[in-house]
Amino acid sequence: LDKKVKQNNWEEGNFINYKKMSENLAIVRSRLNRPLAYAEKILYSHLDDPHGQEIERGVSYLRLRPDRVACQDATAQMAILQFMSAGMPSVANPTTVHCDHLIEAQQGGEKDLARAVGINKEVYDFLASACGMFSLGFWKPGSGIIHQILLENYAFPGGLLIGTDSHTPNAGGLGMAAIGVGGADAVDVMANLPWELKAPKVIGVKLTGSLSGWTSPKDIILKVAGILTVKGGTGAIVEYFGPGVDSLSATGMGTICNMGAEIGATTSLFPFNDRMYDYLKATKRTEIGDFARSYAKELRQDDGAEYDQLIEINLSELEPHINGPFTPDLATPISKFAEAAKANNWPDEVKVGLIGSCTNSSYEDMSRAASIARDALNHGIKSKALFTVTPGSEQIRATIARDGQLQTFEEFGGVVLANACGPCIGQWDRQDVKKGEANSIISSYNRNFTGRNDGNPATHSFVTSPDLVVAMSIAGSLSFNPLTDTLKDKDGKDFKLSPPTGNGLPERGYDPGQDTYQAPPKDRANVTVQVSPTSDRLQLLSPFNAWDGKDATDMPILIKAQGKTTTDHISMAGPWLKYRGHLDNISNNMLIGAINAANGEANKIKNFTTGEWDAVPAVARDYKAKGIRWVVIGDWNYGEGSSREHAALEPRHLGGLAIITRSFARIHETNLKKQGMLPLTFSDPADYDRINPDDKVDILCTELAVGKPITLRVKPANGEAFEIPLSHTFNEAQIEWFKNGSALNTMAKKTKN
Ligand code: MIC
Ligand code: SF4
Repeated sequence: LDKKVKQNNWEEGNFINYKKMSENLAIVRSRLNRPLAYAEKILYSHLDDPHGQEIERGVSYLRLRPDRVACQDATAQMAILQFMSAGMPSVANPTTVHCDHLIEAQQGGEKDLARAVGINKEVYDFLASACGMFSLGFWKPGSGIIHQILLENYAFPGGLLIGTDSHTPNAGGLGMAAIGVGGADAVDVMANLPWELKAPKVIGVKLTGSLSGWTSPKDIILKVAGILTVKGGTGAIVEYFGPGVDSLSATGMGTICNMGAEIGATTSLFPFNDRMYDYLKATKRTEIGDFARSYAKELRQDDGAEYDQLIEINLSELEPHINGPFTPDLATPISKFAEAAKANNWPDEVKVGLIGSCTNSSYEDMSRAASIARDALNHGIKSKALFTVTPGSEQIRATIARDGQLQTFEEFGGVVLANACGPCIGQWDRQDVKKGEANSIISSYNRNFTGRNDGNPATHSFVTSPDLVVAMSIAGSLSFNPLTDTLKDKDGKDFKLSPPTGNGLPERGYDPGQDTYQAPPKDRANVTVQVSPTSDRLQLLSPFNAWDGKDATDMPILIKAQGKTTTDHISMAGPWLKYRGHLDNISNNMLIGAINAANGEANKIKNFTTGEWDAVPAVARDYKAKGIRWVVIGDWNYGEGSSREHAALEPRHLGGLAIITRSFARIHETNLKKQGMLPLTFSDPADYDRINPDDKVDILCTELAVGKPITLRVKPANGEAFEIPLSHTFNEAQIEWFKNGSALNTMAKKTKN
């Protein structure tokens, strides 16, 4: 283990530290004296203090030393702005930035990229120069989607990575613990502070049997999402194991880990195996593969490892699934899907099929999808639905251009979009239906919240494997089941599609395509970062005020949100992505998608000072101008979805004090704490119903202490005041964030002393 093996082919001087990891693990083993899950091994081998750290799953806060940090352009802006306020000369740990979210799909790859480079010039220049100045690796627009680039270049077995994007767990396909976080967490690691994570529970998923026919890796996670639901993975790492694992490619495992974000899991993981070795070799990292083999014993669970919950799936019996609409955990097997579509009145016509994205754009995905498209073409038919392809990376695009799959998609009627997020995050200039028109689309993406892809709340968005997307696009109908149903060929004769086939890895190796990487310059003396004071896209941050030391009284409820309140509802993406570097401007989207319990409507709330109904951001700004702090009441799993810390920064910026919910999604809860907000939960979730949107509330902030409830005093307009206990997960250090106004203020205070 003494060997010096580089983490990747791009950086000098950053090595894989299996030696240190095994030493740390030995210390923890001698303390815990029990078999460990793989997830535990990775985390505990990255402890800042393996001797002294308290370790209890689901209870202790672990202080960890991640190997790397990754940010994508839509979250990197805020992360870097915060890092700049920390005043350090360069990042202390290897960090990369990836330009993928800001490219809008309109006409096709090349044109859209050129347009994006023009429109986003100011932001790209800011990111590129900040990367140069603070020594981060920069992946230019066109390079591909962060998670695909990480898998191809940076992920390694046993490593610990944090990324400012919720789908960072994609790197679990190479046995890495890769965890999505908000920008402020990333700043901690960039600034060399330990990174804190509540010791996760571990959910085991045992895979037996093997995949075949129309069933693909995606169906495993679609099924798991159905079992665990959008909040079932909260506070847990999902760890896969068992004989079925060997029938999956590394990229297939990546897909499964990626979409673990949809069940709220901290991350998902597969043990190191030969399929990962093959992928490392194919991506020119044989040395890492060999090194991992020498440490293989610790790159899997111990015999007898204990899981907090165990799920078993027999892959030989697993059917293809389609999940949705509107939520990724509504899982329906293909054999029941036509029936479900009818029973629920989902629009039968498939308007658009979309493959690719960070979830499903491996060589294998593209090859299998192309084999189905080719089958249709051989029968003289094409896609009935509109069809788009977003390659996950420039390397994938170049390789499928060389090997012919891309031409097949074009012949099939497809449009190949830029190597970027595109329609997955609402960067889609969709023309085929009008806003408000009910319609169905089907994609190989991971998320399908209301309005996410095209801003149309009436769009029924379904997620499934690329294979089924292609099949349903050919039929143009949700009632089609490729396993049992026939199609008509060009002469009107019936035929059945053959099950997909395709290589996991390209026989002729990957074609890297165009060079899209900018390494940090050796001499950084002349690099400067510019933020124009008149910019509408970038704004330097000013510190939030510290807590005044008092209980907060007579606060209005800005909105009592009812039902699903995802980060897309709290801080919408799509057209708003352009303000991700400008806190005041992006705050104009705060909670505009949340449904007000008072009237069942979005973005219409009562301003108690005037009695007028108005937009949420407008009322919040009015309260702020009048010096009135406010709270939000939320439902279950509040803040599920994205890692975007804007969803926490905006309420902070507009004068919110607390978000009180039935429960939170992990990343959002941490983001709120980091920005000096109070994320609180009803100790008894039924108390949610006792609150009326017109009530005033007091929060006894002075009670805030580790492990103790805090009192909410509810004052109804007409009626007796009553008290409700609220729970929280603050630890000592996090309470300081609240007191100082934010984690960043706390950091600044420490560096001053
Ligand atoms: C998403 O898939 O929702 C995003 C857009 O990638 C987000 C990040 C963001 O909002 O910038 C995520 O998953 O964290
Ligand atoms: Fe991009 Fe969509 Fe993946 Fe998020 S889920 S990183 S928006 S492709």
